[in-house]
Amino acid sequence: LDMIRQLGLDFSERKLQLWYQPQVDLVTERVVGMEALLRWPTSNGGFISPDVFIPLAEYSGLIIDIGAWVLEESCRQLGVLSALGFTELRMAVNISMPQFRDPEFINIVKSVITEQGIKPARIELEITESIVMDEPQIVVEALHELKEFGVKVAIDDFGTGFSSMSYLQQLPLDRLKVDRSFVNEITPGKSAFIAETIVTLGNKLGLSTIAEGVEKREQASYMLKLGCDEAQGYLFAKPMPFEQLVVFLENQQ
Ligand code: G
Ligand code: G
Ligand code: MN
Ligand code: NA
Repeated sequence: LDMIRQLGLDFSERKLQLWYQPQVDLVTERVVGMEALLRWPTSNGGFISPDVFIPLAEYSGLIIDIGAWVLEESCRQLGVLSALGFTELRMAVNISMPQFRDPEFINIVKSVITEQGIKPARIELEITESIVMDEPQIVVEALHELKEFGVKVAIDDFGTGFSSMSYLQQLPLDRLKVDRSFVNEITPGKSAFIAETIVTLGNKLGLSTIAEGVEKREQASYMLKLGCDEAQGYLFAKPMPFEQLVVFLENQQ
């Protein structure tokens, strides 16, 4: 409970940070977008892991306001990148279930994008399979409306949730993110077969695919050989603050 109070306090004092991890095209290895990732700094210079505080933010309801800020801030910084000449980069933003239950959610997404004058197709909402299974009705309806507006939708950590595949037919999806647990294991084995199956499934459904957690050269080559479109991982870049992202992008020009 103390941690939730501290999170609320730090959020209201604007102490949360948004970092960005580049996503690259596997053929050209050029950056095509980035994922926005929350960071909660501690007083001793470290960070509390999102795996710890996101569940607390969801449970307490803080994620509604924090999530709105994440959308606002990531769109604002995408606007800054546009002004610097990076007019085609995509921004992926993680969305939690309580945000879908918020009646204001769709309006928030539309207004932050409109205010920045960004093409909606440059924003990608990342949702997990468990979100879809939790309340399919709400999620399916919201995603169809947002899709009509023009934003993209990706399934995060694909293959790790307990879910029915029928949602692949009902949801207006654009991309599957192959979970890093399947990407890590590139020697012939179960994980490699699962990675291959996910990429094949994505390709056959007309969805784009991105490999998460690519740390080694061989993993990138293997995913490329499978027909995976993009990659994200320490091999290319770790999540970094916005100022560092700008330098990273300018250096690859
Ligand atoms: O950056 P890191 O690998 O530590 O993030 C761990 C997880 O935290 C991510 O996989 C993601 O699911 C979650 N996360 C990070 N930032 C956000 C955010 O802005 N909103 C939500 N809902 N989840 C996030
Ligand atoms: O939303 P999601 O949970 O997929 O967020 C991606 C998480 O994976 C972030 O916490 C990010 O820090 C982490 N991550 C990104 N690239 C790598 C990588 O190459 N290896 C590992 N182990 N983790 C990564
Ligand atoms: Mn994600
Ligand atoms: Na993931």
